[in-house]
Amino acid sequence: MTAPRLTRDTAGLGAAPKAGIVHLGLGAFFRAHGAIYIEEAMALSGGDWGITGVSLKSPTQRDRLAPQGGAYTAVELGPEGETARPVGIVGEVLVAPEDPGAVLAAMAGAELVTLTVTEKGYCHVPATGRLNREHPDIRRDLEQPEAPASAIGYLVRALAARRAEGRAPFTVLSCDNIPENGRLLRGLVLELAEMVEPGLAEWIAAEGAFPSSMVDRIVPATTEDDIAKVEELTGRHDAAPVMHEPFRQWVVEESFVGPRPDLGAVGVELVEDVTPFEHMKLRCLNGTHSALAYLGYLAGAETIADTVARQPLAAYVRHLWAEEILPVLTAPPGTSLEDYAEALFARYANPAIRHRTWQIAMDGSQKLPQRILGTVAETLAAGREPKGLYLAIAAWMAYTSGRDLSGAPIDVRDPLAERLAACWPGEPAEVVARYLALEDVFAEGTDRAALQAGLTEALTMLLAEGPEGAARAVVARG
Ligand code: CS2
Repeated sequence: MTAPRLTRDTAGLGAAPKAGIVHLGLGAFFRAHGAIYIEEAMALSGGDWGITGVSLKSPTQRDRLAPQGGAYTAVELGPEGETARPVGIVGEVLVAPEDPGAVLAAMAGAELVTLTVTEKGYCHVPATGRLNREHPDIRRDLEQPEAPASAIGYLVRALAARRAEGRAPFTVLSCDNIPENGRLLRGLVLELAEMVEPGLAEWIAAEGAFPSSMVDRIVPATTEDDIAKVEELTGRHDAAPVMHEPFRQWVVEESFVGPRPDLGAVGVELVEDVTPFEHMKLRCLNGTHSALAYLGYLAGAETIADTVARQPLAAYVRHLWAEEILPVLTAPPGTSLEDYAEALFARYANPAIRHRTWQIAMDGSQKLPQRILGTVAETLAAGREPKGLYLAIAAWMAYTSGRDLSGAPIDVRDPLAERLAACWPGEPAEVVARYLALEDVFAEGTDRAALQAGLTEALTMLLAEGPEGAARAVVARG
């Protein structure tokens, strides 16, 4: 017998709540993180905080969620078992390229627009934080402002509509893994607004709010196996479940224009300054996630849990925290960095979370600056050499060659994939010099000679000794 489909009815969810939020980039992460906090906040304190989801590119999420009325199952994967719950906070899901007008109308009517569009969705130059005016989506935003392509283009157009109606702007809340994500987004929106409409940028700058936020929950991409498992667990067929770890954290800058969901009531930390939390999370978690993804993939490990199950790589990640990352980090108020790192190790080792190294390895050119290169620059400035992080960067270089160490092809996903592969072949010193010339990734200011020497040594060692051998050598040298 085939299981009945999950719908609002079969899940006992009732009608979708009235939408006060539009979310751009409705992927698994937001559905397993922000959406759940918001649903809990609404259940406790009320308000019209239903979510209209928007996919900026592909119809996949809509095609899966629409027949379910937006409902989906969230499965918490603890080391000792799993629990499933239906989530009903999402109602409609729109696909931007199909109907830009509907997306703009929904945004113009919202109190809050939240975003998870990933690093590359900001259409900026990661090394400078400025808008990439050559980006095809930004060009399209300028040529056809009524049918934008990028998240920035949608925000500018919808904010312009609010201004034309004489209303206050909606709050724009970034939930992406970028330091000072709100400030960055505000700057990009102002840059584009300046180009499209006189006076708009000044209005947004004076009236708008772009709180920064730090988001954290490990949510691997949903697989067909997960879908089968959820059916077994719940007795219903859900085409769009999300699988997540028990841990979650959301730290949000308290700066909103209008009302907001009662996030504080459900454990969201509302603070004046998110920066120390963002730095801690991006450098301790995402930085080592990327390091383990490249080394793990090259070592033949499919997931992060498989990677840290290998002793040399487990010792390596502990070395990164203790010797390189924590020494140049300031602990956020009330936090012990040592405890934070220890808890991270346990989260990585959770065997129920099948987070593929290949998934995390994606878009490294957009991720490395904020995850790893900041720590490298500060370690060098303190007169020390970050040899462990050099190895992580060398592993990224080897990975983005498009071949693993035995010559098998790698499916490299990165907006700069072609330019990265073109840095190869060559002697390690030549390859490193070509990578360092990529100004979108390696900002000016860091000691180039030190980077060139350190990365050449790390890449040479990686190619000669393999990922586990090289990791062992880094740890042994202290
Ligand atoms: C990961 C993140 O895919 C990646 O690059 O590092 O998605 C990570 O799992 C989350 O930021 C955890 O909060």
